[in-house]
Amino acid sequence: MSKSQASGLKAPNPADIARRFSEIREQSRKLAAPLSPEDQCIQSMPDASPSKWHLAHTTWFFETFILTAFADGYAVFDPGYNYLFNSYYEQIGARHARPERGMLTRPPLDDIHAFRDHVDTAMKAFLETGPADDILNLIELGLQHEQQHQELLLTDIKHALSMNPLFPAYHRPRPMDATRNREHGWVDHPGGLVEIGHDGDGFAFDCEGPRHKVWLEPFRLATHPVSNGEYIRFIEDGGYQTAEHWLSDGWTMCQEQGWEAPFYWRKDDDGAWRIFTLSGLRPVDPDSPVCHVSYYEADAFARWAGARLPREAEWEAIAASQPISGHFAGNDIFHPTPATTGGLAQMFGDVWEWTGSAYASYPGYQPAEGAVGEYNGKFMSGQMVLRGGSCVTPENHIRASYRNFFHPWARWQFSGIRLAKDAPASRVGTDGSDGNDEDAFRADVVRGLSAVPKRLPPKYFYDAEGARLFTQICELDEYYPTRTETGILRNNAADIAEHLGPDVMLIEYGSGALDKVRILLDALNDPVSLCAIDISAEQLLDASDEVRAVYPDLEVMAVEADFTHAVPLPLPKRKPASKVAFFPGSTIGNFDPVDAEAFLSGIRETVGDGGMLLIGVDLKKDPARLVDAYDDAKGVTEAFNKNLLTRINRELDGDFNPSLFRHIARYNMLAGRIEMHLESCTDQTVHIGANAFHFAAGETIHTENSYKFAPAEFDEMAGRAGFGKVTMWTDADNLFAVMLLRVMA
Ligand code: AVI
Repeated sequence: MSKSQASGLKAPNPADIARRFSEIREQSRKLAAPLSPEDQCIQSMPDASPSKWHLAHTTWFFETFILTAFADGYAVFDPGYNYLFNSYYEQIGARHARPERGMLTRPPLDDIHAFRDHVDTAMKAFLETGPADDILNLIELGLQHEQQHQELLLTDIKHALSMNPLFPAYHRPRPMDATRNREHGWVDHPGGLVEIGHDGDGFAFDCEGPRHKVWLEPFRLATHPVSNGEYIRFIEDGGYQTAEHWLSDGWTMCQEQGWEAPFYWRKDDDGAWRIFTLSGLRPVDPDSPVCHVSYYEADAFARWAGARLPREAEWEAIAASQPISGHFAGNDIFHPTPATTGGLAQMFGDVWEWTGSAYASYPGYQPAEGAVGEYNGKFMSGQMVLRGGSCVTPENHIRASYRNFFHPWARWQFSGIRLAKDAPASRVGTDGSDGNDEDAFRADVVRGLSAVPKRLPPKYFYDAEGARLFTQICELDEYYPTRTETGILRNNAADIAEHLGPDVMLIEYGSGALDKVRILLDALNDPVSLCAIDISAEQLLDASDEVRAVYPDLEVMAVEADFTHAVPLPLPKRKPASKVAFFPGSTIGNFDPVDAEAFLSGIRETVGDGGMLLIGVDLKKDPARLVDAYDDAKGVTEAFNKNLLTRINRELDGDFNPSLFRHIARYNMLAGRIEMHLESCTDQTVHIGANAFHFAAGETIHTENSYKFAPAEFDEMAGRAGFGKVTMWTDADNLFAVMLLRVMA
């Protein structure tokens, strides 16, 4: 494995380090145990080191960077070892040539074991002296380094044994799980601004940080790695003979090296594919992930399949929500195994997944000072990133932010393929057709629960029970927006009417009970008409009738429609002086920014030249106050959120148990929005009709965003949609704003 060096993170716990030191050193010994001294000396190619060298080099790391540097009175085991077992640290001095590590028949294996014992004894004594945090961090780095070499030991000995025409086995593996899933699909990601990189909790190599923002376009990621069966179709379709699938360098390499199948594959006289594994030559299992392909082959396969490789930020954005479980070295199989489940699977373990991203520094990356700074940064050239770990990676060594890297031609690693595709935008809040249509509801729910992270469009909150609960929310002490906006409209009605002028046509989007617009109607000078648009026909017709009764001279036009899509509006009988769109409630905050801007542009088209928009906007404020507004003490918002699950059960034949989900409201400072989620309290599978959705404990369904704005931010967005601000009214505490905007000439 390529190796990367630790960032200075939270100090590890000394007792934990001492325990891990014993375990990891013992594990290296166990991994080498099935090998003879001859096996352990051989170097089968320049890239692969002898097992004996791995055992010595990892020991040299502790001797050099810990004991020699910090342990008083430490006696170096053999001064010559610094030359033999330094890998690539220029600052530590000259070293033996890498391609000649296999020439080291001396020191014999017994001496290397004595070296390990000497260093282990000294390290244990040193750990008892209570080393400082930065030294403990270095020891942790040494342990992580040794785990990387455990993987390399297996990877390299596989290559060495494969050179033997009798195909000797390294071990007898434990049996595999007999269950198999053969259904491969896609998970959708909506794209947008994500954060990737290590979040500072626990150990990470320095190249995994700093954590930073990345913009993603909507994409799809395959639920499973590419299987051998799928790869055989590529081979049989002439994949290795068709230049157009290949990158130029890859095609040259493929020709020069005569590639016809993944590394370690051979087609026997009976026409069957066999693969050399650490348990000898075995039939290629069509259901197992394809392994030992170079980046060039992975990329060619993806092109042939009409897809591409995922970028590393895409991979991480999805992996970050997944539990770190899978087939790792601890399974003692040391070979990728078939998937046992549907849905997103095998993100971790089995095979390292090539990404389409070059291994480069993240913004703000700084290598550590001193020789350990050479661990990582100096390899950021000409290599590609792989993610997720493999069947020879130690289980507790991997995380979502982990970046492995190899040259694009490397094939001896346990490297495989997961496909990705660009996807049309699939929006969180406003996609799909209108919420009355059962097929559209089912399609939106299935798509949302198949996505990673899982999500549901918030427009489905508002069935009869949801609308009732929302009315209750508006009356809660904690939920200030409704009462504050109403107060602003009441206190400023005359001024607003003056700005709007006489003879206006009002168009209210999401009109609901039509309460707020009546404050305007009372103050306006001879309004021409009110066009009320709402998705819920029943409430719309009742409320329109009430308004007609109170304002007999006003033409009231009710339009039942999902206003998030373009809606053709009826013409009023009397020609208005201007059209004014009214969009109260800060519902604009429930749109994603791109959709919000598109929606405002649509309003601009509707109201036309000289038209205006009067809009309620919830302002940025103390996050604690915001969270309270969406997580009230009486649990009404929780009931509102969970009602979505009850609605799915009733209308789509679902079996959600709402009590196994927890309501979460949190403020996402970076995005400037309140997010509502439903978090699964346990591992569970939920059925909706014929579809099954697995939830890991702690996994969430993202149900709503409610963006909050600084006035200038809103002005900017409205400006991009073609509106200029006329004026704005707020409350005494600056909680909420009613803004008046006019179409810019
Ligand atoms: C409708 N919309 C403006 C409400 C909001 O504040 O985002 C919906 C809501 N969700 C939870 N509480 C209220």
